[in-house]
Parts: sequence; C-alpha cells; structure tokens
Amino acid sequence: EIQGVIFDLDGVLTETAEYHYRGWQRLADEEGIPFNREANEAMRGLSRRDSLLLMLNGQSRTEEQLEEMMERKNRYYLEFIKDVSPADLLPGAVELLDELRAAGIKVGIGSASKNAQEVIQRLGISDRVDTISDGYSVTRSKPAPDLFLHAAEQLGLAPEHCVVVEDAASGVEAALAAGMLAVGLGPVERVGVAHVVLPSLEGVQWADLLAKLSH
Ligand code: B16
Ligand code: MG
Repeated sequence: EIQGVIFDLDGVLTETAEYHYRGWQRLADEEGIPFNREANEAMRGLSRRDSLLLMLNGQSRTEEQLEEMMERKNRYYLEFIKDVSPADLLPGAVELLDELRAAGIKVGIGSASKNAQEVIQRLGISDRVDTISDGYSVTRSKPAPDLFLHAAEQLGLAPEHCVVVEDAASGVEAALAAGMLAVGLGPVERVGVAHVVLPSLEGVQWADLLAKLSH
C-alpha cells in the first residue's frame, strides 16, 4: 500500500535542469573543456561534485580548483534561478500535489541540490510538501539510496510504502536501491528501468498512476 510520494525537484517539478545545463556549459566553455547537451544528460541528478568530476573526465585538478569551479557554476545557476516563480512549475505538478494531499498521501522532496530550499520557496509549494531532503541531508548522493531513505524516514514511512518520481537515471537507480517504487519521467533510454515510465506529469491523475504502479 502506497503511503507516500517522494518527488525529485529539478526536471520533475520544475525545469531547472535546463539552468544546471547552462551553468555547466558556461563553465566548460570558459575552461576549454568539451561539453554539450548530450554530455549533460549523464549528469542529470548527480551532485555538484560528481557532475564536475564527470565533466573533467579524468583530468586532474587540485581540490582548490575543484572548489572554485563548483562555486563558479553555482553562481551562474543562482543567477538563472533568481526569476523562478510559481509559473515555472511544470504542467501537472501542482494538480498532482493537491490530489495527493486530498488522498492523504504524504509528500516529500528528495533533491540532490543544495539549492532545493530556495527553488521550492520560489515555486511557492512549501506548504504542499511534508518534508524536504536535499544536498545537505546526506553525504552519499544518488545513485545511492540515502537521500530517498532520508525522506521516507522524515515522513515516518517504510521504503516499500513509498513511490519516487524521477527524471534522472541516477535517481531511478537510487529509488530502486532504496526498495521503493519508481516513476520515471522522460525517454525510456534514460528512465526505462522505472516501474512506470511517463513523458511528464502533465495530465497525470493519482488514481491512474496508482493503478499503473499496482500492476
Ligand atoms: P546543486 P535533483 C540535482 O537536483 C540536479 O538534477 C543536478 O543537475 C545537480 O547537479 C544537483 O541537483 C546538485 O545541485 O549544484 O544545486 O547542489 O534533480 O536531484 O532535484
Ligand atoms: Mg532531477
């Protein structure tokens, strides 16, 4: 029986995934590191540090240089999210959050981002979620299950009673490792190992989703 739904943030409730991409692209251009949208796909859901290490592709940098590059990318990202507002919620997101609330299903956020609190506040959905687990909550990031286990614990629910909604391969992997049901948003090449795959949350109704998850 499903008692809670844990949402990823970037790429699920809002399209900040695009801003992460632009931040990394700018950093890569400045550093003369080859990078493009396709390379960015592999970074979806990964922590800031893991994303940078992937981008560097084995090139060595001192810890100080890594810190500086992460900070620079984050500055670009913060610039992009300055204007985030409720209008930036993806289609279907608020409707589903409200439906879950009405159905007595608990709602958590499980985001690898250290900027999750700010984004959630800007989106105006703070009062629609019961708990937020973010980049500060655990040390091992996705694909480790820790972030979603943290969210489930905050909700007071056993993992098997939770569903995770994710747009990233690393996130779906984390959900499965946590022993939770997974809904993947996006192409099957990316999220195909999830129990249910949907293009987005647009038009998604809880009763339909629940039926699909129960198969
Ligand atoms: P920050 P999510 C993730 O958020 C993003 O998908 C990923 O692109 C980003 O690198 C990561 O957060 C860390 O974000 O640099 O803001 O701490 O998808 O788990 O909500
Ligand atoms: Mg995501």
